[in-house]
Amino acid sequence: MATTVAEKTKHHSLDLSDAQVLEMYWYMLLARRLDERMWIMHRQHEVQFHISAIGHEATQVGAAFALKKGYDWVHPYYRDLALVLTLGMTPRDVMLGLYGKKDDPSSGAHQMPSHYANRKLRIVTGSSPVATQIPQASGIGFAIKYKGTDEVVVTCFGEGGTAEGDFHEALNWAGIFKLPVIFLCENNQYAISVPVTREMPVKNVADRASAYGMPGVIVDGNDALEMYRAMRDAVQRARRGEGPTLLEAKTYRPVPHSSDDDDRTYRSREEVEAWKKKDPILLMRKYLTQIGLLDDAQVQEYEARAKQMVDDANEFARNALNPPPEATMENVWGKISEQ
Ligand SMILES: Cc1ncc(C[n+]2csc(CCOP(=O)(O)OP(=O)(O)O)c2C)c(N)n1
Ligand SMILES: [Mg+2]
Repeated sequence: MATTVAEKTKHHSLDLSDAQVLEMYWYMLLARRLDERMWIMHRQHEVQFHISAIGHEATQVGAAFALKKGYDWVHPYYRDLALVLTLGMTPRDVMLGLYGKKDDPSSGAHQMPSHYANRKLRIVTGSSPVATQIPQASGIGFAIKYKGTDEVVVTCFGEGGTAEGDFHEALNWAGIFKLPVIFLCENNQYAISVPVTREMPVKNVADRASAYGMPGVIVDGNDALEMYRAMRDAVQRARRGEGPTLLEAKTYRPVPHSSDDDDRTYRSREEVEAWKKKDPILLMRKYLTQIGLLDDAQVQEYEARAKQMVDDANEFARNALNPPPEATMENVWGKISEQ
């Protein structure tokens, strides 16, 4: 049957090999299992805070696969666990940040957890006020254009972030100068307790792109292959010097906003359960099993491997050294004599 054949070859039609699509599944699964462990560690009072990527895995892994690791620049936000793992951060790196240990590669335990950064991987450090990373990404885009290379920069943010002035200034600037920036909005329908209908007066974030002279593309953010397709097209456009793109991945966060939120106060359980049926990992597993790339035994092998890596990272970080008290001021203040 024609439909079945087309389904079977979807990743091939995107020039992704069998090994690559399995790797996508792997990173989505690894992110999910690591994330679940971080929730558990919080509930066991081992760590102070967690903010989760659950539900966003397809958006982030699909996007990461369209980038050149360590060459393109990434300005993430706190929900980008699956993105940074796919780009090369390890579960140990992430757990060191969660526990606030001395060797946390993101900030040496100066920042809250989930503020991912890695100099070698060109993952740029960010701060906590929503949307501040977006104009910084436009700045990197301007630097790339100035240097004349074909690097691109991607920055991620929630739909709530698009209500901030920073978002509009950043897109305006990138649109005027045709900067090689991909603005990736992970629209999970809520900004903490505020639903999307109270965040903006238009239906889609992508609708806003035309005001800044760039394409706005809506993508099913729970479908890693569709996400890869959209991101690949936006990256190619940026590398060709044709300018920025605003991508809007429609997705959902089936868990509370953070470890310190109770989502039962602002949304129904029916709504959450309906979205769970579109869980990105279930959808990817279904695709892979239907086309014969994955069977039950392999699913179990992937699970065992993920558990082993998460256990290792958890123990490693728990036993790692805390920063000494005098490290509090490191990388915060320069010496007066140096200024
Ligand atoms: C300028 C600013 N205002 C408020 C906050 C508190 N805050 C942190 S995350 C968040 C919600 C952001 O929602 P969205 O951009 O949709 O991202 P999501 O968390 O849903 O992925 C808010 C209001 C903040 N960090 N910075
Ligand atoms: Mg949101």
